[in-house]
Amino acid sequence: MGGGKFRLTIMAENNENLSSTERIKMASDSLRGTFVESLANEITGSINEDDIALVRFHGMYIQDDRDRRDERAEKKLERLYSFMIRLRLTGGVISPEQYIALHNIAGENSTGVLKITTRQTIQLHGVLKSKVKPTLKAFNQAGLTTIATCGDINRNVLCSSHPKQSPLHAEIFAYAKDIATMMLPKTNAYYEIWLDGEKIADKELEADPLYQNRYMPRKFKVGIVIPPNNDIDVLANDLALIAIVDNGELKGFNIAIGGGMSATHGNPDHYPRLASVLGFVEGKEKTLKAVYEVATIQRDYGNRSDRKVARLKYTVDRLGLEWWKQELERRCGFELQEAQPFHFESRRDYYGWEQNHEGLWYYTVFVENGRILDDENVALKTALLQVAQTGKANFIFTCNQNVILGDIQPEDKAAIEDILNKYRIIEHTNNASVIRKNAMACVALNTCPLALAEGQRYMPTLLSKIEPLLIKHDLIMEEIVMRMTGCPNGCARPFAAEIGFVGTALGKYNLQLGGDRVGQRLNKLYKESLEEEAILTELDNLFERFVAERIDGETFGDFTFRKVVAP
Ligand code: SRM
Ligand code: SF4
Repeated sequence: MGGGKFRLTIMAENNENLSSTERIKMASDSLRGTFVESLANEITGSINEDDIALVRFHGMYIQDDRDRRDERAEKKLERLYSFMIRLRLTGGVISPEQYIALHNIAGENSTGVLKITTRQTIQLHGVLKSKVKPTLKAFNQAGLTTIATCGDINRNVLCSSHPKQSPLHAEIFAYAKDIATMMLPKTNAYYEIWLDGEKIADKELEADPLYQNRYMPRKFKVGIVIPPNNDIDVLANDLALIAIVDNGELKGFNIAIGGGMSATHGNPDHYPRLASVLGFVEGKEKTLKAVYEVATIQRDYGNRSDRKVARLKYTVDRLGLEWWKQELERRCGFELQEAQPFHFESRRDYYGWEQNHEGLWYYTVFVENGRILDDENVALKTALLQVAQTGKANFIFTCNQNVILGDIQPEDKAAIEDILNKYRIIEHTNNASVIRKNAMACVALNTCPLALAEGQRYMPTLLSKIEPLLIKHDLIMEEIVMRMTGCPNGCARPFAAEIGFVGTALGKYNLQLGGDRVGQRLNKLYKESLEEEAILTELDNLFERFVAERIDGETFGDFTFRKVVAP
């Protein structure tokens, strides 16, 4: 496939039947919308309808407390609206000063919980409309921003944690930063609306050759990984860069396209997909050019009438990998080389203390489902604040929803360790079971409007019932990757787990089995809409079979793929 005729047909088709979001974007005056009016309206805690779509480009979602919907409806009150605000943190890195600012801003303006997301950043929930501008201004003062963390645009760029693990990690972290900067929107709207910046009169100054006036057809996600640890689940991204290393030197990247997790229950036209490798590229200039042009192809060819099939994965399957390769080479002006072999061994975070090649120390803290708070088990929020107050550790958030305290000088390690011991963080991290430390759940209820079932509020309880089964079958040290989401959008990447739970209704989950341990094979639907008792019975039986029938060294995911869900 290829050639201009085909291109023209697709463009024309897309322009005829644009989705309402496309029209909102085009009419938005470079994402300015009617925010001034929306913010001034004190009658509602929400914002104008079109602004609900546009506010995402500024890093926010309007939500309401779903636990309180009935109570508010009975009292004839509108829903309890608030904003979820997501930071832009390339590779997940912030300084101790920024962490302190974040802690304080969360305490003053949100629920107070700092939520580490599955894309290496932080979200705050429950920010009332009147607090949005103060929050963004305070972030700005701390050198933090929320720009373009949501919406039809390039999201937070992921990169193997942590950036100083080796010289190579530092090198790819620099790539991630360059990609993030290259793909920022050019509009000044964020500064004008939220930071009271001056309005730019000269429109040419904000001309945006990449996003133009319609931005991407849908969200666009980029990740960079250094094998053998696929800790960022790189193949779940629209665009994945896999570092190819020879003798400790970065040779270049395999470029893979078309990853994405989302599905719709009962609709085979919406499906999760892992990115497919297109070819190999070397050198920074060529790599950045290739990333940019993958985005322009998706911008030009992605479906703009049906948002359900607008992600790059569908554009890849519609037009074919060979077509994509040719079009990319045409736009880049150079050919991709043959893809290089690579090998993943795990997707885990390395908990506890580690020292890097420069002698600096790192401590990876287990944060259950990424929720930094003080609860009856552990005073994590207080402990992390105290670590930050020493000024002696940077904070690096991981895609497994944990935090690494990093870049600690040898002479400062004891002071950090004292704090971690004082608040029993080391004990908390060491005592968590292997399966719990590998598990992830999405936010889901009570804030996510799309949740059909619980996610992070239920996963810990379910795990407490699964752990005794693992002990019973002598599998408690087994590194099984288990993930849960409250709906099939897949925010905790459950379709790339060895055991995936995908919510179908309150208290009910599809059980997905057969994904591999390293994120290179998706799982399959095993049983639909199971309640807790049935989940536990199924797992009990599966664990028993696993012990009896596994081949030497076989992982649980490989076993269930081979014996339970394989075609
Ligand atoms: Fe997600 C929508 C939370 C990572 C696929 N996601 C949402 C929203 C914003 C619901 C909404 O649209 O109103 C959720 C807000 C919940 C809340 O109350 O905070 C939400 N997604 C999250 C987070 C916070 C989950 C978490 O517990 O960590 C993650 C934030 C990441 C970040 O920092 O940017 C998060 N979301 C993901 C991932 C994982 C990833 O990127 O590696 C995916 C699957 C990969 C992918 O993109 O395919 C993901 N989220 C979605 C989708 C499905 C997109 C699609 O292709 O159809 C939606 C729904 C949508 O966009 O229409 C969605
Ligand atoms: Fe919400 Fe579904 Fe994402 Fe969970 S997977 S946060 S329920 S959209």
